[in-house]
This record gives sequence, structure tokens and C-alpha cells, in this order.
Amino acid sequence: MLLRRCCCNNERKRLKASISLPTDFQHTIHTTFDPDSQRFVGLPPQWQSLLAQPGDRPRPKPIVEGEEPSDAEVWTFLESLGPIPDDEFVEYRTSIAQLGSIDLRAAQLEIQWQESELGLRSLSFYDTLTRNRLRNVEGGADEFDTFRRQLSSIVSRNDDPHTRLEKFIKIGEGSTGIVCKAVEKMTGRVVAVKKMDLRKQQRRELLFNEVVIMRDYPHAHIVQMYDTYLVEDELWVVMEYVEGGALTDVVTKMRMDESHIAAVCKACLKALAYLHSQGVIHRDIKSDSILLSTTGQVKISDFGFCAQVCPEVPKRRSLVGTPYWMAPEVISRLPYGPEVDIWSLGVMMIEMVEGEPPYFNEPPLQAMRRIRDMLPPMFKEAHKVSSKFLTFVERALVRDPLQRASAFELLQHPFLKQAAPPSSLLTLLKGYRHSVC
Ligand code: G5X
Repeated sequence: MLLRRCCCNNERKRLKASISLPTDFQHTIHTTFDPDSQRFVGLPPQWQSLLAQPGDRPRPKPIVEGEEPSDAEVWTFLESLGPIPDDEFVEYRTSIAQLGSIDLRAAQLEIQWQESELGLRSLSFYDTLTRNRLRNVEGGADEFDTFRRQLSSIVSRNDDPHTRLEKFIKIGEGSTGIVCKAVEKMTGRVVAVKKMDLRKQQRRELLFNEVVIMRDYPHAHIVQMYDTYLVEDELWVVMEYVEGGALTDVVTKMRMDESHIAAVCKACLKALAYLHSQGVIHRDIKSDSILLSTTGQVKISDFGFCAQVCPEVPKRRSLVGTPYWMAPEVISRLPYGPEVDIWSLGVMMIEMVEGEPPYFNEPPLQAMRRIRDMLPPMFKEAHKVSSKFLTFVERALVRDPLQRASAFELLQHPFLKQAAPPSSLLTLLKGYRHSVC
């Protein structure tokens, strides 16, 4: 398009713009709106990035030690940690070759060498690779049968769940299995069923944790477990169905004010104070693990990675959790306790303000490195939050777990006094869920 302007100084009053017809016109961009995905299709990239929503990013998956990485993943991981001195590089190469040929003795030595010499560099990838290979060789069919038998002795029911449940509809997929909604034939009650294939677990023994631990600790702000079944090679956990869905939808689609945030925090902290007093650690607190009912009740869910500490074993060591929410001590491979949930809750508070956790635009391992090495994250626009809220989050995001506030301490914090009633959370749900409420 040409823009011609007549601008003779002595004719200012008659200043005129004459616009020609388009010349040399090319139609290179065609954008449409796809009603199914509620998204624009074919936008130029620079526009796309302007319109991107926090919720557009795929949800990051938890890491659990025991996952067997491919050699390519090991290399990518090592590279992500920056330059490795030449001599070390050779050693890595050798050790990968040894693992490939399942040289068990060498592999065991590798674990020790990794842990003593390299600290974080060994991270889960390396030693789990080894442990998994060890287990696969040593374990096999017998070990699986034993595991299955042990699990069948702890499930609450031994009949076929299909006689009581019908109308299964898949509602989600987690890292340990799929989740369905189903209906109880007798009562018409809607339930959620988490189905986990025993053979597809990164760490099978975690299945025990969820079932055994959650059976014993019912709480108003924890998703209630009803029954457990062993259905062929699957563990089924039947639980309360929470209709409102995950807090993630709220934080990515709506603006929560401080009274909403305080209400969610208060409910989570009540549940965490109770769990922590029993030595139970959730280990994967994030908005995805918080469900909202259609009455605005807040429930902690997904205890698939939980653990329990006791006076004899007061600390855990394995690398478990979702990178952006992980506490620094977990990433640094230090023994840790229930305090890790408080850090994650602090990160979740940033999610509730900004729609996503800190460092979310960076890849997971890079983010983990920042959490490990930098001062605690804070709000991008700290001046936009109240000073009570700021001090509250500052007490949760303390790097030293001994200095970090406990769930009990946070429950006393003045910030929680402004908590809104549950019904106000319902208003948030209504903002984007027109069908349910
Ligand atoms: N709307 C529930 C779980 C909770 C304590 C033992 C894990 C998902 C998903 C999931 C969706 C639900 C459940 C209920 C709705 C999940 C769990 C759990 C427990 C007792 C079992 C994952 N990934 N839900 N209602 N969603 O999509 O640990």
C-alpha cells in the first residue's frame, strides 16, 4: 500500500491524504478460528506468542526416580548441565557402554562413583538407569508375582468392580495410569476410578504408599478413597468424584483475588498440617493436584508419589516431584522431610497470581538448576500484592528447610484471615465452566 501525502507548507489547511489502492498484493497469511479448540489457526508466529495463554503449555510431568531414561535422554541431560571437562566426558561414555552391556558389578561401582564425585550431575537419570537394569535382570517374573500377591492382600475388595460400577468415562491421564468417572449401579453415586497397570510403573512400590497411607488418613480437604481392587494386572482405586476439576483450570483461565487464594491455601494447609503430623509427605503439590468441588470445597488429590517418614526413618532421599515445584533440597539430593510440600505450596501461590510457576518458560532441568542455585523466587510484580500476602509467601519459599515455616505456623499467619467462604470459589468456576455449576 502506498500512502501519498500532500504537504506543501503554504497549504496546510488543505492538507490531504490520498490513499492508493493496494499494489503488488499477496495473500500469504490466512487465519481462521477453530471453534473446537477455541483457538486461532494460521496466525503469524509473532501474533501467536502474543495470544498464548499460560494454559496453552502442556502440563509438565512429575519426575520419579526409577524411570528408565534412554541414552539420548542421558546425553541431553548431561549437556543441559553445561560444559563437562574432557576427562570426565570420557568416563561418562565408558559408563554408558558398561550399562548397555549390563555389567552389574561395574554398574554398582558406577552408582557409588557418581554419588561421591559428581553430586547433582549424577541426578536420578544415571543411578535409576542402573537400578532399573539391575532390577530387570535380578527380578523378572517371580518378583512380579510376589508384588502382585502382596498388593492383592492389601486391596479392600476381592470381587469384580464391574458388578458394582458402570458407565466408565475417561477423564484424565496421570503418570501412573488413567482416571475414569463411573457410576455406582446401586446408588447412582458418581465416583472416580484411578486405574494403574502394575507393569507400567516407574516405581511399583509407590502403589502401596498411596493405597495404604490414604486408607488411614481421611480428611475433609483430601479426596476420599472408597475402595481398592486388583483387576488382572491393574490396581484400581475408587474414590470420591470431585466435579469442579483441577485448580490449574482456575489459575490459567481466571484472575483469583487474595481472598480466593487465602481460601485455597487455608484448606490445603489444614490438610497438610494433618498429614505432616502423621509423617505423610505428598511430594507433588501443584495446582494440578488440587481439586475443587461444585460447592467450592478444596481437596488435595493425587497421592501417587506420597511417602511417610517416622522416627526410625525421618528423611526421604529419592528425587520425586514436578520440576518447577520441587524444593531446593530435593533437587540438591539432600535428605528431606514434609517441608518440601510447603515450598511447593509457595510455588503454587505464585501460580495462583501469575498463572504459572516461576521459570515456566524454561526447560525443566534448567528450571531445577535455577531453583537449586538462586535466591527463592518471588512475584514478578510484588507491588501488586498485599504485604501480608508477600510475607506469607516469603515464609514458605525459604531455601533452608529448617527455617521454612511449617503448615501449623502458616495456619496462624494473618494473611489467612482474609480467606473468602467456599461459595466464592464457586464464582470462579462459573467464570469458565458453564455446564457444571
Ligand atoms: N474430578 C485423582 C487421585 C486421592 C487420595 C487415593 C489422581 C487424577 C487426573 C486425575 C483426576 C480426579 C479424581 C476425582 C476428579 C484424579 C487422582 C488420587 C488419590 C486417595 C487416590 C489423578 N490425572 N482425578 N475427581 N478428578 O486427571 O491419591
